[in-house]
Amino acid sequence: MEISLFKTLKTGLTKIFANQKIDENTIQDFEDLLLTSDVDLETSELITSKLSNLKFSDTPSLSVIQKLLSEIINEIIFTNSKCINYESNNNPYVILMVGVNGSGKTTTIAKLANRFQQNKKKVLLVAADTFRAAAAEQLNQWSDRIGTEFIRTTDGSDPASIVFESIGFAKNKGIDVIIIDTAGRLQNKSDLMDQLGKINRVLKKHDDEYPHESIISIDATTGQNALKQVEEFNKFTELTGIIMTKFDSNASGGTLVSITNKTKIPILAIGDGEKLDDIKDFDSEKFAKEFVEI
Ligand SMILES: Nc1nc2c(ncn2[C@@H]2O[C@H](COP(=O)(O)OP(=O)(O)OP(=O)(O)O)[C@@H](O)[C@H]2O)c(=O)[nH]1
Ligand SMILES: [Mg+2]
Repeated sequence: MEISLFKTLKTGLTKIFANQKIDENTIQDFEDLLLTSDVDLETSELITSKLSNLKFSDTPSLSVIQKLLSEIINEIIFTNSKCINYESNNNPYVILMVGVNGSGKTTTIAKLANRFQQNKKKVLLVAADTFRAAAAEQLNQWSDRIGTEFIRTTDGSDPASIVFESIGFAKNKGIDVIIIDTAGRLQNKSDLMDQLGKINRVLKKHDDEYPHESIISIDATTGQNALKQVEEFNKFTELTGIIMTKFDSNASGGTLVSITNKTKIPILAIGDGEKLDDIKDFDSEKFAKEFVEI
């Protein structure tokens, strides 16, 4: 990750703790700073109360404060820590990708598919977006580039039916990993969310264990609405993980801290660019340091 990440928070920290004092005022200023960095109120209060409970020397240096803060943040975001299992031998290992429009689903799928292929896994990409022909085309192009199998819906048909068929297709072709791309949908559009529930149920008809992963992609530059997205999608397909995208575009970082604290759903990876290898396994300790250290 770039060193310029989370600049607002770091600049603020330097100002607030410059006089090497931790009192009611600095704690209040710090809480305000967390809020402007997209950390929700409850999580901000949790972080500041943990900070106030620590014992300090009279004049703790900024670096000491930062170190303690990074430990506090790590404690919160470490929850259920896990990464994508690129070695999985489930044959097929079924991954469902969901999320709001433009959050980075298709690009992330391409990145994941690429990693699996590098691990000698045979991948099938399934375009279950029946609303936009261009969406299936985008996935098809990635598939050609990476060299995966690809199937799509005929326009206008039920996306759940191609998802159902994909399992038989994968078994016939000896596919190791199926990644299903779904249409972007706003979490408050109930008909579209119901459709997602149907895709999930259709998979379970094949095997209770499917999908092995239900991953939501979240644009890291989204503020507090990101939490709502995770909570709502989780009602229709039980999310096993979150991938945060666009960490290269001015993300404040606080969204990630809030989501992990409130939902306890693990962050699996971070997308930091539009190229195939712009995906990193999530490392909570590294993130926590980068969040507060200069
Ligand atoms: N800078 C940057 N851009 C990204 C990243 N991930 C995705 N994008 C860009 O964000 C835009 C939307 O990405 P898509 O992958 O098409 O998003 P989507 O969720 O599939 O979109 P819909 O299918 O329309 O819902 C594209 O221009 C991507 O190149 C990232 O990590 N960093
Ligand atoms: Mg897409």
